[in-house]
Amino acid sequence: MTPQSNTRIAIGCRSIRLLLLGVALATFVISGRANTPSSHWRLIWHDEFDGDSIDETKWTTTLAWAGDDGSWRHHNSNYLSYIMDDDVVVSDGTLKLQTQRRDVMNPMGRVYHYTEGMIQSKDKFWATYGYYEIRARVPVEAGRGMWPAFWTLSNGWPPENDIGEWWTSNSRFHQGLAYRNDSGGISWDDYNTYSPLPTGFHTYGMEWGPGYEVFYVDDVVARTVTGSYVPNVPMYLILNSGVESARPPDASTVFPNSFEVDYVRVYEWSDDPVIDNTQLSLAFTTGPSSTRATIYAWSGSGVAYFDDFDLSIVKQENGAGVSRGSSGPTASRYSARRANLSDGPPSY
Ligand SMILES: [Ca+2]
Repeated sequence: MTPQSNTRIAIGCRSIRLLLLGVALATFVISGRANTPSSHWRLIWHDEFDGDSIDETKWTTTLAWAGDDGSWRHHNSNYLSYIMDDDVVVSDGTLKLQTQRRDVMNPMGRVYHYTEGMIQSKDKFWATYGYYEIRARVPVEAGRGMWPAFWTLSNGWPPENDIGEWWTSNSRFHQGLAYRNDSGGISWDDYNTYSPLPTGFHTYGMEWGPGYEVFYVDDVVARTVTGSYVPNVPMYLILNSGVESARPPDASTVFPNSFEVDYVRVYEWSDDPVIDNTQLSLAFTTGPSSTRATIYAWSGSGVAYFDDFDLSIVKQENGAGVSRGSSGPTASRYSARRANLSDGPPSY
């Protein structure tokens, strides 16, 4: 979110009025949370990882199935890593799903030489459809062997949605879904890229509705899937770090390292624009002299310009989330939707 001026306040009728009284002319700018999709997407579940430990009302730190060794801590032979609770670290506003090079033993006596962190929401949060997003950093700098992922599963497999999956050994990035095809086998509708993986934090999202999914990287559409095989069942969320067996770490791989996640957010589509004043902020570039303004409905990110106050709304675009109160201003220009995010299922 970029402040439009050095005057910036949380929205609220009283504070708006006070501010309006003191400012000079009629153009000001409202910015919603930059990371909120359009006003029709309602935030229904999220974790900002603001505490100092994982929230166990939302997450479990083992697999949701027994795994190939029965320990609930080892996915399958594609992984070298064993899931450990102490590789799930929450600090300084982010989740760190660590991987480490260390020997651990499962209850049956099998030794693993690497460990990973995992969280999953089975029996704690399920959803069908919606918009799912993380902001995350992949441990590219660690070198070979890392395999972090953000994905969803239902009971059994498939279906599987991969909102982001990275392999550091061959710089592979994957988004897409797995489904059961008409002959009873597994098919994928997905894509992979093999180019240098991104450093630093980026957002990875999936918009999921009846018969379609749209995958995003940094708010840009990377892949649109349509078909009767798009999942229509409740699914839970999984995030994990991990060490792959096919292209394992080498002596130069840096341990410990972390798949770092700033937040996980899930939105559901609402036919009514969301009214959530707590997400608002208001910034003035220049302001009116004395007109009262009450803005009570807004969600989404973008800009609203008010340059007259005749209590009519001149223009709204894309089902805008700005309305006026009984003493409200005119939105004479409004542009709010986040680029590229669709305005909902009907357009597919
Ligand atoms: Ca955070």
